Amino acid sequence: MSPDAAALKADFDRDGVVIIREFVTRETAREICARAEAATRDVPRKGRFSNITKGLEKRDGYFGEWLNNGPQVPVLETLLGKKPEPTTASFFTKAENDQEVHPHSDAMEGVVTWIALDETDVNNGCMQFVKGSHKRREEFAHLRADSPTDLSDHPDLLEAAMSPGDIAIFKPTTVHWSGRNRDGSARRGFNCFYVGKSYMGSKKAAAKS
Ligand SMILES: O=C(O)CCC(=O)C(=O)O
Repeated sequence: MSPDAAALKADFDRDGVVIIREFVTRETAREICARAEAATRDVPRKGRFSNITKGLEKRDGYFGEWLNNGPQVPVLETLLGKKPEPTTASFFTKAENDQEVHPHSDAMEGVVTWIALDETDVNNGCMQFVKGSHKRREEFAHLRADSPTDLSDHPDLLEAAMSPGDIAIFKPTTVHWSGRNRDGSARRGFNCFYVGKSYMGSKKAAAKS
């Protein structure tokens, strides 16, 4: 492993999140964004979390290719020390004032990536993380994405201001959220979720019960 890769892995293991700047070009970010907009044009936008479209890979093979063979995959393999298990690719928009995702964690195992497709900071609802929270699961186990919890003063807060093409890579157990889009500028992100195929099945079963 190169010294740079070893340093990235050390940060990832310690904080549960790393950001790599200019991971893809702005041109690639524009292409992802245009394909995601086209693939989700017919998705009804009503209710809570209607700004989140999972299963992009079923709508356009371009996203299946990204999920399975995108440039993030070898980086994830280095960080995890094993091949990531692809689950789904998603498009997260945030154009309206009420599209808040409260602090939560996603799954027990695996890894998640989030590529910025627009400029994002706290004013339009950037991703936020509690560094090291993946090592304190019990303390944060009660958090739910649909239930407000104010962690804005947490000493280990990471406000992930990002530019198009930057990537955040995080453990699903690292507490994360995104606030309201207060300035109304476009805030879109492309997310790949690697927690194994069984995760989506277990989520559906939980939703039905
Ligand atoms: O993009 C967002 O606003 C939230 C993303 C998120 O919660 C996730 O990737 O699990």
